Amino acid sequence: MNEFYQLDVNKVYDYVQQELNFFHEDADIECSEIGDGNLNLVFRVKDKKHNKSVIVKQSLPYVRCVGEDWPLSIGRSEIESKLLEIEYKLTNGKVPEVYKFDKVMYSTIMEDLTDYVIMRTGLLEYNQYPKFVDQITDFIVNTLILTSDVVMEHKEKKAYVKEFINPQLCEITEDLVYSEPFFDAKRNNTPDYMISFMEKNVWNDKALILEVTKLKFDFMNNAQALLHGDLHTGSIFINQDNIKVIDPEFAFYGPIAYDIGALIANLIMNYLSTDVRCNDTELKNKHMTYLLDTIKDVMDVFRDKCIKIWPEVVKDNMVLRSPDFAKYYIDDIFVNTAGVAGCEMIRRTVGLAHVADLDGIEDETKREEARKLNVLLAKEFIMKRNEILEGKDFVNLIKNFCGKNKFSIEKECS
Ligand code: SR1
Ligand code: MG
Repeated sequence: MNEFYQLDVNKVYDYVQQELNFFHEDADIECSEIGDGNLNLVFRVKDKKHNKSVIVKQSLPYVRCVGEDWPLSIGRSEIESKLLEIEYKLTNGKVPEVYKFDKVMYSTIMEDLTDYVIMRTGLLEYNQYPKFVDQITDFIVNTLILTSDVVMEHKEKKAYVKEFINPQLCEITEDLVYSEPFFDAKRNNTPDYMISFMEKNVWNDKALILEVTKLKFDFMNNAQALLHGDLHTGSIFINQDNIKVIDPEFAFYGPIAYDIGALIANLIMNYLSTDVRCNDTELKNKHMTYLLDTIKDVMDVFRDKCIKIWPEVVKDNMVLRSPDFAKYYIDDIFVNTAGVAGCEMIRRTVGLAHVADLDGIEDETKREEARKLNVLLAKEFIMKRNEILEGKDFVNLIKNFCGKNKFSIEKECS
Protein backbone atom coordinates (compact mmCIF):
# COMPACT_ATOMS: atom_id res chain seq x y z
CA MET A 1 0.00 0.00 0.00
CA ASN A 2 1.57 3.33 -0.89
CA GLU A 3 -1.26 5.71 -0.17
CA PHE A 4 -2.42 7.08 3.16
CA TYR A 5 -5.73 5.75 4.46
CA GLN A 6 -7.28 6.09 7.90
CA LEU A 7 -6.91 2.96 10.03
CA ASP A 8 -9.81 1.52 11.99
CA VAL A 9 -10.32 -1.58 14.15
CA ASN A 10 -11.19 -3.67 11.10
CA LYS A 11 -8.10 -2.70 9.11
CA VAL A 12 -5.38 -2.42 11.70
CA TYR A 13 -4.55 -6.15 12.10
CA ASP A 14 -3.98 -6.64 8.37
CA TYR A 15 -1.91 -3.49 8.37
CA VAL A 16 0.38 -4.75 11.17
CA GLN A 17 0.81 -8.12 9.50
CA GLN A 18 1.65 -6.54 6.19
CA GLU A 19 4.23 -4.26 7.77
CA LEU A 20 5.80 -6.58 10.35
CA ASN A 21 4.32 -10.05 10.11
CA PHE A 22 4.18 -9.80 13.91
CA PHE A 23 1.47 -12.34 14.81
CA HIS A 24 1.25 -16.17 14.60
CA GLU A 25 -0.92 -17.74 11.91
CA ASP A 26 -3.28 -19.17 14.56
CA ALA A 27 -3.52 -15.91 16.51
CA ASP A 28 -6.77 -15.02 18.28
CA ILE A 29 -6.86 -11.32 17.50
CA GLU A 30 -8.65 -8.51 19.31
CA CYS A 31 -8.34 -4.90 18.09
CA SER A 32 -9.44 -1.84 19.98
CA GLU A 33 -9.08 1.91 19.61
CA ILE A 34 -7.72 3.16 22.92
CA GLY A 35 -6.72 6.74 22.10
CA ASP A 36 -7.95 9.22 24.66
CA GLY A 37 -5.61 12.06 23.71
CA ASN A 38 -6.44 15.18 21.79
CA LEU A 39 -4.75 14.47 18.48
CA ASN A 40 -4.34 10.89 17.21
CA LEU A 41 -5.78 7.44 16.68
CA VAL A 42 -4.25 4.77 18.90
CA PHE A 43 -4.99 1.05 18.44
CA ARG A 44 -4.07 -1.98 20.47
CA VAL A 45 -3.78 -5.17 18.42
CA LYS A 46 -3.63 -8.20 20.66
CA ASP A 47 -3.24 -11.93 20.10
CA LYS A 48 -5.10 -13.35 23.10
CA LYS A 49 -3.87 -16.87 22.43
CA HIS A 50 -0.13 -16.11 22.58
CA ASN A 51 -0.45 -12.96 24.70
CA LYS A 52 1.38 -10.74 22.22
CA SER A 53 0.36 -7.21 21.39
CA VAL A 54 1.43 -4.00 19.69
CA ILE A 55 0.29 -0.40 19.66
CA VAL A 56 -0.35 1.40 16.38
CA LYS A 57 -0.51 5.17 16.57
CA GLN A 58 -1.64 7.06 13.49
CA SER A 59 -1.68 10.82 12.98
CA LEU A 60 -4.84 12.28 11.55
CA PRO A 61 -4.65 15.32 9.27
CA TYR A 62 -6.64 17.29 11.84
CA VAL A 63 -6.93 17.76 15.61
CA ARG A 64 -8.97 14.83 16.83
CA CYS A 65 -10.61 16.55 19.80
CA VAL A 66 -11.84 19.43 17.62
CA GLY A 67 -12.42 17.84 14.22
CA GLU A 68 -11.65 18.54 10.57
CA ASP A 69 -12.09 22.29 11.05
CA TRP A 70 -8.65 22.36 12.66
CA PRO A 71 -6.22 20.83 10.12
CA LEU A 72 -2.83 19.64 11.39
CA SER A 73 0.18 18.21 9.54
CA ILE A 74 0.40 14.44 9.80
CA GLY A 75 4.19 14.81 9.64
CA ARG A 76 4.15 15.16 13.43
CA SER A 77 4.25 11.38 13.76
CA GLU A 78 7.65 11.30 12.06
CA ILE A 79 8.99 13.76 14.66
CA GLU A 80 7.49 11.59 17.39
CA SER A 81 9.00 8.34 16.13
CA LYS A 82 12.43 9.93 15.60
CA LEU A 83 12.39 11.35 19.11
CA LEU A 84 11.30 8.04 20.60
CA GLU A 85 14.30 6.37 18.96
CA ILE A 86 16.72 9.03 20.24
CA GLU A 87 15.23 9.00 23.75
CA TYR A 88 15.20 5.19 23.84
CA LYS A 89 18.99 5.29 23.50
CA LEU A 90 19.55 8.28 25.80
CA THR A 91 17.43 6.84 28.61
CA ASN A 92 18.13 3.15 28.35
CA GLY A 93 14.58 2.32 27.30
CA LYS A 94 12.42 4.71 29.32
CA VAL A 95 10.16 5.23 26.26
CA PRO A 96 8.29 2.59 24.23
CA GLU A 97 10.37 0.72 21.67
CA VAL A 98 9.49 1.67 18.10
CA TYR A 99 9.17 -1.40 15.85
CA LYS A 100 8.42 0.54 12.66
CA PHE A 101 7.54 4.03 11.48
CA ASP A 102 5.61 4.12 8.21
CA LYS A 103 6.01 7.38 6.33
CA VAL A 104 3.12 6.64 3.94
CA MET A 105 0.55 5.90 6.63
CA TYR A 106 2.09 8.24 9.20
CA SER A 107 1.78 5.48 11.75
CA THR A 108 4.15 4.10 14.31
CA ILE A 109 4.00 0.49 15.38
CA MET A 110 5.44 0.20 18.86
CA GLU A 111 5.74 -1.69 22.12
CA ASP A 112 2.51 -2.19 24.09
CA LEU A 113 2.93 -1.16 27.71
CA THR A 114 0.55 -3.67 29.22
CA ASP A 115 1.74 -3.58 32.83
CA TYR A 116 1.58 0.18 33.20
CA VAL A 117 -1.06 2.79 33.96
CA ILE A 118 -1.16 6.44 32.95
CA MET A 119 0.34 8.32 35.89
CA ARG A 120 -2.54 10.83 36.03
CA THR A 121 -4.98 7.93 36.50
CA GLY A 122 -2.79 6.28 39.13
CA LEU A 123 -2.42 9.53 41.07
CA LEU A 124 -6.17 10.15 40.93
CA GLU A 125 -6.54 6.78 42.66
CA TYR A 126 -4.05 7.98 45.31
CA ASN A 127 -1.30 5.57 44.29
CA GLN A 128 2.32 6.32 45.11
CA TYR A 129 5.35 5.49 42.99
CA PRO A 130 8.54 5.23 45.08
CA LYS A 131 10.91 5.00 42.10
CA PHE A 132 9.39 7.88 40.14
CA VAL A 133 11.67 10.69 41.31
CA ASP A 134 14.84 8.80 40.53
CA GLN A 135 13.56 7.61 37.16
CA ILE A 136 12.05 10.88 35.90
CA THR A 137 15.11 12.90 36.97
CA ASP A 138 17.33 10.45 35.06
CA PHE A 139 15.00 10.91 32.10
CA ILE A 140 15.08 14.71 32.32
CA VAL A 141 18.84 14.94 32.77
CA ASN A 142 19.60 12.45 30.00
CA THR A 143 17.17 13.82 27.42
CA LEU A 144 17.66 17.52 28.15
CA ILE A 145 21.14 18.27 29.48
CA LEU A 146 22.73 15.76 27.08
CA THR A 147 21.06 17.38 24.03
CA SER A 148 22.04 20.93 25.03
CA ASP A 149 24.99 23.05 23.88
CA VAL A 150 26.61 22.36 27.23
CA VAL A 151 27.30 18.83 26.01
CA MET A 152 26.69 18.45 22.28
CA GLU A 153 29.08 19.50 19.52
CA HIS A 154 27.46 22.77 18.41
CA LYS A 155 27.03 21.95 14.71
CA GLU A 156 25.50 18.57 15.56
CA LYS A 157 23.14 20.29 17.98
CA LYS A 158 22.12 22.79 15.29
CA ALA A 159 21.45 19.91 12.90
CA TYR A 160 19.07 18.52 15.54
CA VAL A 161 17.45 21.94 15.95
CA LYS A 162 16.75 21.88 12.21
CA GLU A 163 15.55 18.27 12.16
CA PHE A 164 13.14 18.91 15.02
CA ILE A 165 11.68 22.15 13.80
CA ASN A 166 8.01 21.61 14.62
CA PRO A 167 6.17 24.85 13.77
CA GLN A 168 2.56 23.65 13.83
CA LEU A 169 2.79 21.86 17.14
CA CYS A 170 4.79 24.74 18.65
CA GLU A 171 2.07 27.10 17.48
CA ILE A 172 -0.48 25.03 19.39
CA THR A 173 1.56 25.51 22.57
CA GLU A 174 2.19 29.20 21.88
CA ASP A 175 -1.57 29.68 21.47
CA LEU A 176 -3.03 27.23 23.98
CA VAL A 177 -0.51 27.61 26.82
CA TYR A 178 0.96 31.09 26.47
CA SER A 179 -1.72 33.22 24.79
CA GLU A 180 -5.40 32.26 24.75
CA PRO A 181 -5.82 31.47 28.47
CA PHE A 182 -4.71 35.05 29.14
CA PHE A 183 -7.63 36.71 27.37
CA ASP A 184 -11.23 35.80 26.65
CA ALA A 185 -10.33 33.76 23.54
CA LYS A 186 -12.90 31.95 21.42
CA ARG A 187 -11.25 28.53 21.76
CA ASN A 188 -11.07 28.74 25.56
CA ASN A 189 -13.15 26.35 27.58
CA THR A 190 -13.92 28.68 30.50
CA PRO A 191 -16.78 27.81 32.85
CA ASP A 192 -19.20 30.76 33.14
CA TYR A 193 -18.44 31.37 36.80
CA MET A 194 -14.75 31.77 35.93
CA ILE A 195 -15.24 34.63 33.45
CA SER A 196 -15.48 37.56 35.88
CA PHE A 197 -12.92 35.88 38.15
CA MET A 198 -10.47 35.66 35.24
CA GLU A 199 -11.16 39.25 34.18
CA LYS A 200 -10.43 40.48 37.67
CA ASN A 201 -7.43 38.29 38.49
CA VAL A 202 -5.75 37.48 35.17
CA TRP A 203 -7.02 39.07 31.97
CA ASN A 204 -6.77 42.66 33.26
CA ASP A 205 -3.57 42.18 35.23
CA LYS A 206 -1.00 43.97 33.07
CA ALA A 207 1.98 42.97 35.23
CA LEU A 208 1.01 39.30 34.92
CA ILE A 209 0.49 39.58 31.16
CA LEU A 210 3.99 41.05 30.82
CA GLU A 211 5.53 38.12 32.72
CA VAL A 212 3.62 35.55 30.66
CA THR A 213 4.77 37.29 27.48
CA LYS A 214 8.38 37.00 28.65
CA LEU A 215 7.82 33.27 29.25
CA LYS A 216 6.20 32.90 25.82
CA PHE A 217 9.21 34.50 24.15
CA ASP A 218 11.53 32.22 26.10
CA PHE A 219 9.54 29.25 24.77
CA MET A 220 9.81 30.53 21.20
CA ASN A 221 13.45 31.65 21.23
CA ASN A 222 15.43 29.56 23.69
CA ALA A 223 16.59 26.54 21.67
CA GLN A 224 18.21 25.03 24.75
CA ALA A 225 17.53 21.28 24.55
CA LEU A 226 15.56 18.63 22.68
CA LEU A 227 12.28 18.68 24.60
CA HIS A 228 9.54 16.13 24.90
CA GLY A 229 7.23 19.13 24.56
CA ASP A 230 4.19 17.83 26.48
CA LEU A 231 5.58 16.16 29.61
CA HIS A 232 2.49 16.09 31.82
CA THR A 233 1.34 13.16 33.96
CA GLY A 234 -0.85 11.94 31.07
CA SER A 235 2.33 11.39 29.03
CA ILE A 236 3.89 9.03 31.57
CA PHE A 237 3.11 5.33 31.87
CA ILE A 238 4.06 4.06 35.30
CA ASN A 239 4.07 1.11 37.69
CA GLN A 240 5.91 0.31 40.92
CA ASP A 241 9.11 -0.55 39.05
CA ASN A 242 9.39 1.64 36.01
CA ILE A 243 8.26 4.56 33.91
CA LYS A 244 7.85 4.89 30.16
CA VAL A 245 7.35 8.35 28.72
CA ILE A 246 5.04 8.48 25.71
CA ASP A 247 3.63 10.92 23.15
CA PRO A 248 6.52 13.24 22.26
CA GLU A 249 4.90 14.68 19.13
CA PHE A 250 5.41 18.24 20.44
CA ALA A 251 9.19 17.66 20.47
CA PHE A 252 11.41 20.58 19.43
CA TYR A 253 14.43 22.52 20.65
CA GLY A 254 13.10 24.70 23.45
CA PRO A 255 13.68 25.73 27.07
CA ILE A 256 14.37 22.87 29.50
CA ALA A 257 11.95 24.52 31.93
CA TYR A 258 9.06 23.79 29.57
CA ASP A 259 9.26 20.02 30.15
CA ILE A 260 9.91 20.23 33.89
CA GLY A 261 7.29 22.96 34.43
CA ALA A 262 4.56 20.92 32.74
CA LEU A 263 5.32 17.99 35.03
CA ILE A 264 5.40 20.08 38.22
CA ALA A 265 2.13 21.86 37.30
CA ASN A 266 0.31 18.56 36.83
CA LEU A 267 1.55 17.28 40.21
CA ILE A 268 0.30 20.51 41.81
CA MET A 269 -3.13 20.13 40.17
CA ASN A 270 -3.34 16.59 41.52
CA TYR A 271 -2.52 18.01 44.97
CA LEU A 272 -5.35 20.56 44.78
CA SER A 273 -7.69 17.91 43.42
CA THR A 274 -6.87 15.46 46.22
CA ASP A 275 -7.57 18.14 48.81
CA VAL A 276 -11.18 18.53 47.69
CA ARG A 277 -11.96 15.01 46.40
CA CYS A 278 -10.59 12.68 49.05
CA ASN A 279 -12.94 12.07 51.97
CA ASP A 280 -10.59 9.82 53.92
CA THR A 281 -8.49 12.27 55.99
CA GLU A 282 -5.59 9.89 56.57
CA LEU A 283 -5.33 8.93 52.90
CA LYS A 284 -5.70 12.56 51.86
CA ASN A 285 -2.85 13.73 54.11
CA LYS A 286 -0.67 10.85 53.00
CA HIS A 287 -1.24 11.52 49.30
CA MET A 288 -0.83 15.29 49.57
CA THR A 289 2.40 14.84 51.53
CA TYR A 290 3.61 12.38 48.90
CA LEU A 291 2.89 14.89 46.12
CA LEU A 292 4.73 17.73 47.89
CA ASP A 293 7.70 15.45 48.59
CA THR A 294 7.69 14.40 44.94
CA ILE A 295 7.66 18.01 43.69
CA LYS A 296 10.49 18.96 46.05
CA ASP A 297 12.55 15.88 45.26
CA VAL A 298 12.12 16.11 41.47
CA MET A 299 13.59 19.61 41.57
CA ASP A 300 16.38 18.92 44.07
CA VAL A 301 17.41 15.56 42.64
CA PHE A 302 17.41 17.11 39.15
CA ARG A 303 19.84 19.77 40.41
CA ASP A 304 22.05 17.21 42.22
CA LYS A 305 22.23 14.98 39.16
CA CYS A 306 23.10 17.91 36.87
CA ILE A 307 25.91 18.98 39.20
CA LYS A 308 27.14 15.40 39.46
CA ILE A 309 27.35 14.69 35.73
CA TRP A 310 28.51 18.20 34.78
CA PRO A 311 32.29 17.54 35.03
CA GLU A 312 31.90 14.27 33.11
CA VAL A 313 29.81 15.57 30.20
CA VAL A 314 30.57 19.27 29.61
CA LYS A 315 32.22 19.95 26.24
CA ASP A 316 31.74 23.68 25.64
CA ASN A 317 35.13 25.38 26.00
CA MET A 318 33.79 28.36 27.99
CA VAL A 319 31.58 26.31 30.29
CA LEU A 320 34.70 24.28 31.08
CA ARG A 321 36.43 27.49 32.13
CA SER A 322 33.53 28.84 34.27
CA PRO A 323 33.00 26.83 37.45
CA ASP A 324 30.04 29.02 38.43
CA PHE A 325 28.18 28.57 35.15
CA ALA A 326 26.41 25.35 36.26
CA LYS A 327 24.66 27.14 39.13
CA TYR A 328 23.67 30.05 36.87
CA TYR A 329 22.31 27.62 34.24
CA ILE A 330 20.35 25.48 36.71
CA ASP A 331 18.99 28.50 38.65
CA ASP A 332 17.59 29.82 35.38
CA ILE A 333 15.89 26.46 34.75
CA PHE A 334 14.31 26.54 38.23
CA VAL A 335 12.98 30.08 37.85
CA ASN A 336 11.47 29.36 34.45
CA THR A 337 10.11 26.00 35.61
CA ALA A 338 8.03 27.89 38.18
CA GLY A 339 6.82 30.29 35.47
CA VAL A 340 5.94 27.50 33.03
CA ALA A 341 4.13 25.62 35.80
CA GLY A 342 1.96 28.70 36.39
CA CYS A 343 1.06 29.00 32.70
CA GLU A 344 0.26 25.28 32.45
CA MET A 345 -1.99 25.48 35.55
CA ILE A 346 -3.96 28.39 34.14
CA ARG A 347 -4.38 26.88 30.68
CA ARG A 348 -5.60 23.57 32.15
CA THR A 349 -8.29 25.50 34.04
CA VAL A 350 -9.70 27.87 31.44
CA GLY A 351 -7.98 27.01 28.13
CA LEU A 352 -9.03 24.57 25.43
CA ALA A 353 -7.54 21.39 26.93
CA HIS A 354 -8.35 20.63 30.55
CA VAL A 355 -7.22 17.85 32.91
CA ALA A 356 -9.21 15.21 34.76
CA ASP A 357 -7.64 16.28 38.06
CA LEU A 358 -9.79 19.43 38.03
CA ASP A 359 -12.65 18.57 35.65
CA GLY A 360 -13.23 15.25 37.43
CA ILE A 361 -14.03 16.82 40.82
CA GLU A 362 -17.63 15.71 41.20
CA ASP A 363 -18.89 18.27 43.71
CA GLU A 364 -19.55 21.47 41.74
CA THR A 365 -18.68 23.89 44.54
CA LYS A 366 -15.46 22.07 45.31
CA ARG A 367 -14.58 22.01 41.60
CA GLU A 368 -15.06 25.76 41.46
CA GLU A 369 -12.94 26.25 44.60
CA ALA A 370 -10.13 24.09 43.22
CA ARG A 371 -10.16 25.89 39.86
CA LYS A 372 -10.02 29.32 41.46
CA LEU A 373 -7.31 28.36 43.93
CA ASN A 374 -5.34 26.81 41.07
CA VAL A 375 -5.45 30.04 39.04
CA LEU A 376 -4.40 32.20 41.99
CA LEU A 377 -1.59 29.84 42.94
CA ALA A 378 -0.45 29.76 39.31
CA LYS A 379 -0.21 33.55 39.35
CA GLU A 380 2.07 33.36 42.38
CA PHE A 381 4.33 30.92 40.56
CA ILE A 382 4.59 33.26 37.58
CA MET A 383 5.05 36.49 39.54
CA LYS A 384 7.38 35.11 42.22
CA ARG A 385 9.38 32.78 39.99
CA ASN A 386 12.65 34.61 40.62
CA GLU A 387 12.50 33.50 44.26
CA ILE A 388 12.07 29.82 43.39
CA LEU A 389 15.51 28.24 43.39
CA GLU A 390 15.08 25.05 45.43
CA GLY A 391 12.55 22.27 45.78
CA LYS A 392 11.43 23.63 49.13
CA ASP A 393 10.56 26.99 47.53
CA PHE A 394 7.94 25.24 45.36
CA VAL A 395 6.52 23.41 48.36
CA ASN A 396 6.48 26.42 50.69
CA LEU A 397 4.70 28.53 48.10
CA ILE A 398 2.02 25.84 47.65
CA LYS A 399 1.56 25.23 51.39
CA ASN A 400 1.58 28.88 52.45
CA PHE A 401 -0.59 30.11 49.62
CA CYS A 402 -3.20 27.38 49.93
CA GLY A 403 -3.24 27.68 53.73
CA LYS A 404 -3.90 31.43 53.55
CA ASN A 405 -6.34 31.54 50.65
CA LYS A 406 -8.39 28.37 50.91
CA PHE A 407 -10.87 29.85 53.37
CA SER A 408 -11.60 33.02 51.38
CA ILE A 409 -12.03 31.00 48.16
CA GLU A 410 -14.41 28.61 49.96
CA LYS A 411 -16.44 31.63 51.09
CA GLU A 412 -16.46 33.12 47.61
CA CYS A 413 -17.69 29.86 46.04
CA SER A 414 -20.32 28.88 48.61
C1 SR1 B 1 -5.25 20.61 20.40
S1 SR1 B 1 -4.08 19.80 21.32
C2 SR1 B 1 -4.40 20.25 22.96
C3 SR1 B 1 -3.38 19.77 23.91
O1 SR1 B 1 -3.27 18.36 23.84
C4 SR1 B 1 -1.91 17.96 23.87
O2 SR1 B 1 -1.74 16.92 24.75
C5 SR1 B 1 -1.15 19.22 24.26
O3 SR1 B 1 -1.03 19.34 25.66
C6 SR1 B 1 -1.98 20.27 23.67
O4 SR1 B 1 -1.75 21.55 24.22
MG1 MG C 1 -0.36 13.77 24.18
